[in-house]
This record gives sequence, C-alpha cells and structure tokens, in this order.
Amino acid sequence: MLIRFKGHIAESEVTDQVLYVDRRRFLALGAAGAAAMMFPVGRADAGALDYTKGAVTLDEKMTPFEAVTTYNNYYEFGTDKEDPARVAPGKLKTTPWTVSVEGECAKPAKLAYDDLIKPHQLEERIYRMRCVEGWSMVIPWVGVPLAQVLKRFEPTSKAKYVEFTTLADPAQMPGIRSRVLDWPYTEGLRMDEALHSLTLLAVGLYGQELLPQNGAPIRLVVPWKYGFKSIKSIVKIRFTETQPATAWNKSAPGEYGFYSNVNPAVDHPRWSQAKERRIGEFLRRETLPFNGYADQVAGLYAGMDLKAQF
Ligand SMILES: Nc1nc2c(c(=O)[nH]1)N[C@H]1C(S)=C(S)[C@@H](COP(=O)(O)O)O[C@H]1N2
Ligand SMILES: [Mo]
Repeated sequence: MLIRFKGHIAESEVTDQVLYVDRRRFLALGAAGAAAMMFPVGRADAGALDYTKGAVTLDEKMTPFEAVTTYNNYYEFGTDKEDPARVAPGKLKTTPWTVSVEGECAKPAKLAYDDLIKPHQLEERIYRMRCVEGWSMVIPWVGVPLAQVLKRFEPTSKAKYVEFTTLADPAQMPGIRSRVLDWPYTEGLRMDEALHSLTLLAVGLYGQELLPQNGAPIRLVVPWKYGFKSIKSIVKIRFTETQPATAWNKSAPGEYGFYSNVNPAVDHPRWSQAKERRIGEFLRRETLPFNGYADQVAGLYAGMDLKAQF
C-alpha cells in the first residue's frame, strides 16, 4: 500500500528497519568480533579528534557505530532511515564551513569552523538520545558545551532564545525538493536551555569527526529533548528576544511544540510515548521523564504545565 508520507512515523511502523540494523550488528559481533567494533564501515573516511573524556558518562551499552551512522533522520537527504548514510557522504561538502552568529549579541560574527571550534577543549559526552518516533540510542558524542561557545558572542539582556538554522542547498541536499518540511530546517532553545551544561555543540562521535549523515561538521545535541531538537549541519545561530519558529512546529503544530522535552506522560497524537526501543534490543524499555536527565533539567521547567507546553 502506498501511503502519503506525513513526517515522523511511529517506531512500530519501522520495526523491519530496526531489526535489519540489529541483524547487521549481530553479524558484526560474530566472527569479525572486536575488529568490526573497532574499525566499522565508514570509520576510515573521517578524521580522529583530540578530546578529553568528559565527566558526563552513562552506565548503559553504547549503540554500535554502525547503527549510529546508518540509521538516521536527516530529511534534507531523504526520509528513509538509510537515505542519509547512502546520499549525504557523496553530496554534503563540509569544508570550508562557515557559521554566522547574529541577533541580540554585542559581538556578531561569521566564523570559519576552525575559528568557532578550535579555541575550545573538546570532550566526550555519552548521552542517551530519544527520537520522537519511539527509538533510542546511546551515543558517545565529542563536542563543546554550547554555553562556552555562545558566551564569546556576548549575548545582550534581550537575548531570551537562540535559533539554529541548517544549511539548505538544493545542489547538495536532494531531500529539500520534497516539501515535507519548510526549509531551511530551524530549531530553537530558550536561553537557559541553551546555556545548560548538558547542551552540547557536537563535532564528532566515537572519537572521530561527524559523518555527513550525523550532521557534519557541527550539530546540536540536547539529550533531554526529542531528537529533532538536535539540529544538524548548523550554518546560523541567532540570539532572539522572542521564541523562534521551529521547522517541526510549523509543519505539524498539534504534534510538535517548542519545548519537546522527552515526556512519557504526554503521548504524541498518533502514538504513545510511554516506551521506546533501544536500537539493538528487542524488548521495549520505559521512557524516562526528560529522557533520564530530570535531576539535572527538571528545574528549568518549574511551574510550567508540561502537558500544555509540550
Ligand atoms: N537538519 C536536520 N536536523 C535534524 C533532522 C533533520 O531531518 N534535519 N532530524 C532530527 C531527528 S528527527 C533526529 S532523531 C536526529 C537524529 O540524529 P542522528 O541521525 O545523528 O542520530 O537528528 C535531528 N536533526
Ligand atoms: Mo527523531
């Protein structure tokens, strides 16, 4: 049956693909064993990074590199999970890369990747990631806390939010011919969320530079929010006084709010959010409030009705 694609779909609709990834992981762990884990497909294409092991870690099994880099959402390269890994590496040109930092700040600037990132010490952060579709991964990101980067531009007292924008180049991104979203992909955070110590500007995973399908060369990682807040391949960061529009909220306002905190008590209108499937596992687990980061972030939302401000 051919159904019109409407955007995100429940994990239960894509189980075949999940199991496919799982089967490949199983094979990788068999005969090839440790070698496959240390040198999985794709690792040779990207550069090794200099980073320190961060203080933030997680006592959960990491999702294999193979799954993290082949089971992706990056609609600019197509809406199937395998499209980004198949299409993005040959199409997305990540050098040179410039990020424009603008809006309510004393020191707006357009900076090349090196000038934006190199002044900072990179660290590894192992985070649980939860997609709104109902699947999750554990990913060892490499990056710099976003707060450290933002402070260099001296946001003014009017800066209440930060808006992020992904590249939107039809020559590099065949997926933007489809009108599934209103391009460019944009996202936003409240200033206190952006400055929270868990919020990461990621440039790598598993110790090496991000591959195009994961949002090279610079993407956001906000582990207590649904995955779509973690915007990829950022070309613009803008400080704003008012709440910025976001791509998913514009496309389906009844399904995706501005906050999008992981919340098992608030169902998506088309499916439950109570459980999730960790990629590589068969049984679903309970989804945790704020994706398990409630101790660190719940205070940001004190006094808010999280059912109304979903
Ligand atoms: N520009 C852009 N960023 C994006 C997306 C996208 O389609 N375009 N998909 C989001 C969604 S739905 C998820 S779950 C995560 C997936 O990140 P990963 O593929 O690196 O795991 O990226 C997010 N960032
Ligand atoms: Mo997602």
